[in-house]
Amino acid sequence: MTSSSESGLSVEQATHASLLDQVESAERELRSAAGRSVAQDGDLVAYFEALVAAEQKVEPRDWMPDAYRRSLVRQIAQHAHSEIIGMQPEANWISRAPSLKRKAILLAKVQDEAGHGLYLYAAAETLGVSRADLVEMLIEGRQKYSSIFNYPALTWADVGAIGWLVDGAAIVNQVPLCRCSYGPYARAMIRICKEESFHQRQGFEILHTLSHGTPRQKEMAQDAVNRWWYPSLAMFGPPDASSTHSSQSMTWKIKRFSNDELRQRFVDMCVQQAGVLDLALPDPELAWSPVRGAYDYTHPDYAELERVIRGDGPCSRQRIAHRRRTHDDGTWVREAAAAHAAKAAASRGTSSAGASSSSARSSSGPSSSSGPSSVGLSAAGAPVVAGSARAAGGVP
Ligand code: FAQ
Repeated sequence: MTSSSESGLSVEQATHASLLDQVESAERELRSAAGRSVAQDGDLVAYFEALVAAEQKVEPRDWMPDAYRRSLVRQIAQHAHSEIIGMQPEANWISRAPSLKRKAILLAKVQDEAGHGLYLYAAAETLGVSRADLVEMLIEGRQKYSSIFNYPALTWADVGAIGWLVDGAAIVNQVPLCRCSYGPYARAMIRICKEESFHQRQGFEILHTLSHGTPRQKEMAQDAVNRWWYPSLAMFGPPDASSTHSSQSMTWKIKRFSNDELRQRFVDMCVQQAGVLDLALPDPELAWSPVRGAYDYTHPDYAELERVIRGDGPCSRQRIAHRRRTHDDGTWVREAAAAHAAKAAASRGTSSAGASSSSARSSSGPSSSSGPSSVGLSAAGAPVVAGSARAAGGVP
């Protein structure tokens, strides 16, 4: 990694630039993968495997193994739910942000998370599931979301720590997903990562301001980092030896790196950034290992991670209860959006686009009863989300 003295940039700027470089290179790869070089000779399995091996993207119209489809739905849905539930800890501070400027920035950030949830639900819909069903599974506790959002945001400094550490961990995990073998997920991830990197900067900037403020402010920043450090390390999932999906996901090029590889990258990045922040990471074992070329560190408590995943985190019940309440409160919005869509379709002389779960069917999508919408790539390379997810007017 570039050191601040070599580059003239702060460590934070240098890291940020390198993550964005990786996103841009994934975006270039996506464009070049658009023209297919792999020939289709009628053997569906062989064609799928050849596409993956050749770093080309599997698209909704392509045949894919059921297990690949199921694994993508599992991961993308969990990811979408995380973005939506992830709005809650920070939204808690919108009304108490310390200035108008901070409030405007936080509002925009929380809205971005809603947008990420929508791109991801739309990407999942291309696999033949409906957003309405996925949301139902979330609020009934049948589908997971990231453990991290079950911890409370107790002070304003927590908003900084969430931005720096939680968005930081999210981006380290998600930049490789820009190169996922499934096209709609990869395209959604490009846009999400660009926004996430900005979120990380705003968190870093809040902490930097506090850590260079009064002694009380610095103490508050340090306390927030102390509380968010290990839960952030746990976001990367169980250790490799007990990760059930990693090996198959890496063979399919859904995941590109193991949980422990990404956790290590995150630790190495944070050690340098903590120096710029003048804050300590709460791990006495943290030490550079010249042999490994990486920092030794203490792993998070994986038994705690398991408990939180099972729904026993400090705020688990509160998060789901809030989500259920806002989903119910949003019924009228979804109904109004569906009625509006039906009216617009009728005035265009076409049949009704229908309610949130019956969006326009993608001609290239898999046949299913749920009507997949599509995430395409606009001329600018940004995902264009069509169909129910955008029209459904979900209120997080
Ligand atoms: N929390 O075999 P593995 C964000 C589950 S977005 C809960 O290792 P895999 C943005 C896992 O699902 C944060 N569950 O699984 C933001 C599996 O359960 P299953 C979310 C976890 O899929 C910032 C089981 O344990 N990011 O932060 C966790 O290979 C600020 C076995 O695990 C993503 O979802 C956990 N931490 O690897 C928003 C990224 N870890 O399905 C607002 C996409 C594991 O068998 C504010 N997802 N599990 O029942 C991924 O990269 C992967 O799915 C992993 C897990 C790495 C999360």
